[in-house]
Amino acid sequence: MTRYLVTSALPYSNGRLHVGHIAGAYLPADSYVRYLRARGRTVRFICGSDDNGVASLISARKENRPVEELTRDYHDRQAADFAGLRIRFDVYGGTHHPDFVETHNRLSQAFFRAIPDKGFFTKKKTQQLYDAVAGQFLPDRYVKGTCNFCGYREAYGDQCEACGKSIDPLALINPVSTITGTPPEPRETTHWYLRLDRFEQPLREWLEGKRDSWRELVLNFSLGQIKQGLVERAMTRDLSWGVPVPLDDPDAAGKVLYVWFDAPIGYVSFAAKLCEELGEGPEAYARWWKDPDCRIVHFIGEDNIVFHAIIWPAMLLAEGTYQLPHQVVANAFLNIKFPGKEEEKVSKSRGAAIWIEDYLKKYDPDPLRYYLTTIAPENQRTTFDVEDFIARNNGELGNTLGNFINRALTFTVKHFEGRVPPAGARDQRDEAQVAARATQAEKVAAQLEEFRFKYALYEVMELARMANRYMDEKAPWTQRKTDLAACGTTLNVCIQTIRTLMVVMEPFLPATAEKCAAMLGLRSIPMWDEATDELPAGHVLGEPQILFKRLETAEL
Ligand code: B3M
Ligand code: ZN
Repeated sequence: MTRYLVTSALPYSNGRLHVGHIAGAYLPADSYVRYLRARGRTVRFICGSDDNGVASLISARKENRPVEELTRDYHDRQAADFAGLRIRFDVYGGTHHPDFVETHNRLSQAFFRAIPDKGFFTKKKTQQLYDAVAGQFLPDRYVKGTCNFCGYREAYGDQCEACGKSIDPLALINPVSTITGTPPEPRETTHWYLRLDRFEQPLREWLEGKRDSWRELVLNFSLGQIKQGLVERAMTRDLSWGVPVPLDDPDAAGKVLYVWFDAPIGYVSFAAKLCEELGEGPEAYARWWKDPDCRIVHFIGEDNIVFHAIIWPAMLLAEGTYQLPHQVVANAFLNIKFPGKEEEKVSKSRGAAIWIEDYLKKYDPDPLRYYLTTIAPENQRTTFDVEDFIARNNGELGNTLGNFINRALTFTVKHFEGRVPPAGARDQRDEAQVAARATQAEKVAAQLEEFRFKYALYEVMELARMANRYMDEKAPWTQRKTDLAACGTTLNVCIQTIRTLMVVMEPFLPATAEKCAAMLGLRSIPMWDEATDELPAGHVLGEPQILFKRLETAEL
């Protein structure tokens, strides 16, 4: 039977998480994993912090504290955000976290060492910009200057935002280090470059094979890159923070692996650490990473596509013993719209963001999970509109889903002693509603199998809308006075529908599904294949409770 190793992009542990991060790489992955588990499939869900690299070093310098402390702190805060949102990884590692760094370095170094013998690295001496004040070489994004193509003055050392051309940082006019604001100087340095050009053909064939199953966002971008031609890229850096380059070569001294080389290996090393903790031994990770019975599924934000669909697969091919990912699910970015303001891009500096820490101080996880799924940026940018969030919370969650469940259960508690009434004689309308449970559960599953979370959730809500219509048409409050048995039948059908709703909502709204289980007098949420089983007549229900709080714009 197929097993699944699902990963979410490793967040950099140098800042807080906002709603855009969650919509991109974490929430859909969690929904997918919950669905797989409900189907009884074997899954490991892997994530952790991306601690290495220059971004952490620079943040540490800004915050004036040691980088170990900074990354540890944000690691813990991000892990708490995920827990608060009920995003439930099997392991949450960290590439420089004290509990993981040893395994991570060992596996990253072994990975790197396997490549030179196969001829997939070139060792090259080049000139790079050096910030003498900071005492370090400058990664491309940390140099600014005037674009040598169009004259734009604020161009970064990797790409010009004005004309879109790729920039050679040494060609920038009047370059300035963004770390110290001083002009850097070119210095000679040696690095190891991965021969991506050697993998153009296998990568193209592999990606072509994904035509029917991968999102266009991912395929078009990746195949486009290959068409332009892949060039070799340096996999080492002159930095004091990261995984030391494991070569017996004096030129390697004092260098570390490029953060994008070691970060995806975090998916492997955290999985390995989990296997060890489960007592499966240090080699058990291979059962997940090198066995074709296991499907590797990566969830990422769109800015990470090149790394997961080109560079990481090329690394895997170069190393030679790993399998390639089965699926790479990418989401676009979110814009944000606050009441009375224009829609804008998420921006820390302008304060245009909703931080998870802030949200969780006052609100429940499920309304946010719900909203982020309904606006999921599955193919293009979408907008987090605060007023729309409130409207959907109050309308779709409160009036449609919550109200149906609450109406049916309170009525049963009040008039049928809190027990499931007998099914009695179901008429056509009753049977239609009973059958809708199976149809909707199948539709939800079909969408989830194809990674279409937005549509899957739509089908969950369709079942809730059908249930409301059913209940309104049957009007059990009138039936009670005219035909008590028919009233019982109606409530029985409503309760069976709630039972199904609980199962199919769980991947999206796990906290609400748990409340439903308690309200239905169940100790746990049934498996997906039992979603349409029926609660027997006489089954004792739990206490009804309000599922969703109404929200007001002013308060948000
Ligand atoms: N640390 C996240 C980002 O680009 C980056 C992902 C690594 S996944 C191996 O925001
Ligand atoms: Zn330019």
